[in-house]
Amino acid sequence: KKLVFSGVQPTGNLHLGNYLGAIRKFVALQEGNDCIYCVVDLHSLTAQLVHDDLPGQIRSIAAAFIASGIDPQRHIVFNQSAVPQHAELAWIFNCVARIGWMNRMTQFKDKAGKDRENASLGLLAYPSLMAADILVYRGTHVPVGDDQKQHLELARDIAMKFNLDYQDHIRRAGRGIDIIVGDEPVHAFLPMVEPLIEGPAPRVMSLRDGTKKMSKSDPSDLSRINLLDDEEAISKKIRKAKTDPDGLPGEIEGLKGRPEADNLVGIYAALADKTKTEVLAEFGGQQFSVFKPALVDLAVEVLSPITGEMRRLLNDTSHIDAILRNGGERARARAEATMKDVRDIIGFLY
Ligand code: AQP
Repeated sequence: KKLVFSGVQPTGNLHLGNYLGAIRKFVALQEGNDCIYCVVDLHSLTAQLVHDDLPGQIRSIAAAFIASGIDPQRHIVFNQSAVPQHAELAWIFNCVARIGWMNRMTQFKDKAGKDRENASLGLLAYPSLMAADILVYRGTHVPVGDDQKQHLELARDIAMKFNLDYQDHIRRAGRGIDIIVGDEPVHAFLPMVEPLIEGPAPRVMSLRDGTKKMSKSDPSDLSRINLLDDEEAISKKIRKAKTDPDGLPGEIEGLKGRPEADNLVGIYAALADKTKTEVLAEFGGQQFSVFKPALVDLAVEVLSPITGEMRRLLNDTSHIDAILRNGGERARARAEATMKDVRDIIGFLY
């Protein structure tokens, strides 16, 4: 069994990129794996320190998980701040990781902008908390969108440095296993995480600009399809989506240098559970005036049951709150088991 972990921030409207890049994969991975899915509310303070309605945002992400088909009985759904062990391990990782590693993260550079001195320390340390989220459960497999790849490489670097720095202590505590890294034997406690990024839409792009990723923080609502959009909004946004004057090519090579066309074909393929090649075999040679209505129908067919169920769940919050409470308790017990070992390895008395 793989230990699958992933999280989504409660920072605004969930969109099709979050769904195709992350949540849909969460659902698919439930069979045969042990999955922990988290609403990462501690992370959301790096985007926005003061939220008007943080409880509502947290419930909305949890509702999207459940409405998409995640089973909170067999797996764990909870919010990050309910398990203080995430922050405890993140502090240790802040001491393991190097500032230079954090400074090189493209998400930090993008979000901090030019005035880096004025960015929060939390934004810089974001990948350290993300590594702790996963490794506090000794998670091994992490389904994410392509934008998170660099952070997962950093999580591996942090785990490896922890294993190397504390090798003798891990051995003394009797908590590790011997692995070979390069040609060197290492006595490891923390596993190397594997990103799960594949699929036809690992990075869903903005509907207004095929070179920018679809994002919650884009000021234009026309740039994204929100999971709570109704049929009319979905239809309007896809009809207005930017395209080029050519029709659809018959082969995948014909999408090169055409980011908007590539994006819409990728979205269709992901929603239909097909490859882009299969979609082009069906629509190659057609105009966007034919393809876009087909994409609207498909998007509505896939998303409207989720939207309906999300709305229903959010009407009466007691069900979602009970799921989060129960998930939080189970997550806390598991995280505490790892932290007991970590404290022993480091040498803390507790
Ligand atoms: N455009 C995207 N395509 C594919 N996957 C995406 N993800 C986000 N955008 C896309 C994936 O969704 C998961 C949850 O993301 P998040 O909530 O942690 O934060 P984010 O990446 O910051 O989301 P946004 O919408 O892009 O927010 P802003 O506007 O703040 O930048 C992750 O697995 C992510 O890869």
